[in-house]
Amino acid sequence: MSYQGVLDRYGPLLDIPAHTKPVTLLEGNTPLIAMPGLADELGGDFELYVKFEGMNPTGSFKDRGMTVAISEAYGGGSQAVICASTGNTAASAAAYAARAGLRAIVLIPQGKVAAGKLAGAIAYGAEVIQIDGSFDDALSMVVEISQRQPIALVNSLNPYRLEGQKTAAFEICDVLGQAPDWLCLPVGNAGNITAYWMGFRQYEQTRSTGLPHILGVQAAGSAPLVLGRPVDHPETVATAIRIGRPARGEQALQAAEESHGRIIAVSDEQILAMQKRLAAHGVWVEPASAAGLAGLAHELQQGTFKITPGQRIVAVCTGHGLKDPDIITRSMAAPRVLPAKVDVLEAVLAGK
Ligand code: AN7
Repeated sequence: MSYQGVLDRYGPLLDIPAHTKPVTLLEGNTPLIAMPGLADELGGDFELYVKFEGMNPTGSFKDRGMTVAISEAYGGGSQAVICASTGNTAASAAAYAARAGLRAIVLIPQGKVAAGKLAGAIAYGAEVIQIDGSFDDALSMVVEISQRQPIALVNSLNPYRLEGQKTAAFEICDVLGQAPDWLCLPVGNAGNITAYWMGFRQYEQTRSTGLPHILGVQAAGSAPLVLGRPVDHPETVATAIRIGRPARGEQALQAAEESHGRIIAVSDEQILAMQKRLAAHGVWVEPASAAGLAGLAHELQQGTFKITPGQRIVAVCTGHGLKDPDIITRSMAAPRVLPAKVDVLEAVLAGK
């Protein structure tokens, strides 16, 4: 049988209730792309791979956790789901809820969600509500309403989200034959770093695939885990990770410590420079998704990163560049316009 999504492939390895009824868009099974040119540019004698999670059905890694959370809610008889979101969770919840015929309500910070994510949430038919506040404000609202009303919370506080997101770690080990030496990824609400660490540990216990060091990367204006305190007014161009009170912050710090890795911050300039650099190698990701690699570049530059020749590094690129087209187009002039005449084109191409 052809590929049928993460529950079909990895369901027996996930801690989920028996009432779970699969709701899938065939998420997962995303490409692990070798990046030898970028590794050279970064000056490293290592094997570099991008796990391109933007290739999921709604364009981000959120689909792995969402298929499981919605399958559990649907099988358990829920009629409605709710989440707070910087955008990708909203689009993913909307799509999977639509698939299951459930009502989806998504709360987003006003004016701070990239165009492709907002459009997705609307296209899939979610009830989209903007909050005059931050993601963190929206999250505390949905947590409270899900306690008062029969509405299932599908943020990564929902344990089934993490169960689904573990599958990305399984896939990496299955493709490489073992865990990489380092895993670099962006950190926002800190569900993903927590899920990867759970996944790698589970595979190590059952299949002896080894453990990576984890490099979690926040944006400097939204770096509560680096500062060691919540950030009340988080800011960053990487709106996906514009989060000041990460719900899974403690577990993220634990993952970094237990893996002998670390959590660092990079500037918006470093994030955008890496987004450009990745695109120059054919992989266009949204800004937040470039943060992991920006962190890797930063550590290599500082000389604080001890990599021995031949080591493998996997960078998780969490969302597709198409999610946030404005970040590219707003800083450039519109492409030139020519008359529809091939001789004019030829002259222009010849530099005349
Ligand atoms: C592209 O959609 O929090 O550390 O509400 O969209 O697991 O939160 C998105 C987070 C990284 C951070 N990259 O992951 C949301 C939301 C992208 C993201 C993260 C997000 P977590």
